[in-house]
Amino acid sequence: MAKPKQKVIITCAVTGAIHTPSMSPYLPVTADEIAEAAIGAAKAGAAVLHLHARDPETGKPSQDPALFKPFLERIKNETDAIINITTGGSPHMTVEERMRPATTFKPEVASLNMGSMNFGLFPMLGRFKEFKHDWEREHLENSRSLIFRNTYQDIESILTLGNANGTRFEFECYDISHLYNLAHFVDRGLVKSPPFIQSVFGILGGIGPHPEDLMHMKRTADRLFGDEYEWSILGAGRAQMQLATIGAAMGSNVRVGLEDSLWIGPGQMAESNRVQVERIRTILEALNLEIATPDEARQKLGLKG
Ligand code: KMH
Ligand code: ZN
Repeated sequence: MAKPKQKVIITCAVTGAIHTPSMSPYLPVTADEIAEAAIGAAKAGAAVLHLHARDPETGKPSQDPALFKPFLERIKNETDAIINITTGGSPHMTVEERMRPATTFKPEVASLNMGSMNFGLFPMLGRFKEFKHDWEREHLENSRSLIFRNTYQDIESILTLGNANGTRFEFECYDISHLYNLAHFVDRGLVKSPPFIQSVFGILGGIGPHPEDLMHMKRTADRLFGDEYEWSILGAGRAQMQLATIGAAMGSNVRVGLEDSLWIGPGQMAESNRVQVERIRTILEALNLEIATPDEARQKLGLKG
């Protein structure tokens, strides 16, 4: 008998901790801006909202739970989307700091970064030259010399926290080795099946954004996890729509949003998260693929609801 048609889960990553306010006037920063951007993305078809917070005055990434609370409340009141809270925070933060909002709010999903790595943001200094706040230039400059730390102990602490709270994970895999790290934790029984793998392409320090890179990720994930994983694709910057499209045609879920790309076309800034969700939705529908509702995504990902 033919397998039932799988629906595609769209995740929208609304603001993140990579881009800075001077790079785009459309990057949500205040709680109201983050809430409105997230609600707009959910209305356009995003089943999962991946969320970071920012200091409302400077736009600097922050893991202060008090900054998450107001937008989480609004999003929960106005949508039934799945809340996914970052534990990645930013490479500038300690792991303890990064875990604070997921510890406080016990979301259905949290991100979990599957290995330590270089995280090169400094190439953006060539593209963006005017910064309103000192921290913005430092944030890019300092990425030459810092490590995005995700030791085995760090990963285990976050897994243990999630397992205690019924939080499941978006496993951020920026390279092939991160899939092997995930397989290690599956073998030890610390990760419930099916893991939701977010393959990240095009971050300097991780795997590149070539379609061959995507194929290699998929072949490796298929070999390590068989049918027992939910796959999603995240392409950084200009690779965003192209890789999401290739991945979706091969059966993946997709992630878009201003965390991952500020663009909607060559030289054209995305004026909202919503337009990126609408664009990928149009592409998916043209590929004859259906979009998962939040409840369908809950079922696919085995969430607590
Ligand atoms: N910024 C993305 C490349 C996290 O928040 O845990 C990965 C990310 C990390 O979303
Ligand atoms: Zn993130």
